Amino acid sequence: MTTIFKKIIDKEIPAEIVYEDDQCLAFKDIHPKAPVHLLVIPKKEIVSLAHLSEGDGPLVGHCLVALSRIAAEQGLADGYKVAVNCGEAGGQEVPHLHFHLLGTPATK
Ligand code: DGP
Repeated sequence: MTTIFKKIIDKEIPAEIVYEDDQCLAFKDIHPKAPVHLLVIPKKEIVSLAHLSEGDGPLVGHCLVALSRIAAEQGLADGYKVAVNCGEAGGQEVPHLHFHLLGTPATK
């Protein structure tokens, strides 16, 4: 199944991309719940946390290191929230693993 996030990765539909490398992508959530609300996703199509394989560890780590750097670039010096919804009962709407990054830029 081709998800909306795969279409964003492939640039078939637009998104406000703030970071991209060979393994991951970060873009603004279309329904922001905080002044900064980004989604950090692996380019590899992984449905959810529940679908991770042992070999996906480095990729997930790469995504989180990228998220940490993006958070700093976005001015979230006072801290931020990272959330992952997993599966229908976990509130996951898009079946492509994604890390929500939510926060408010520090004022000084
Ligand atoms: P979740 O419930 O964890 O699956 O969150 C999915 C998020 O994806 C939700 O906050 C809204 C966002 N989203 C859904 N469709 C699009 C889209 O087409 N573009 C962007 N930028 N975000 C989307």
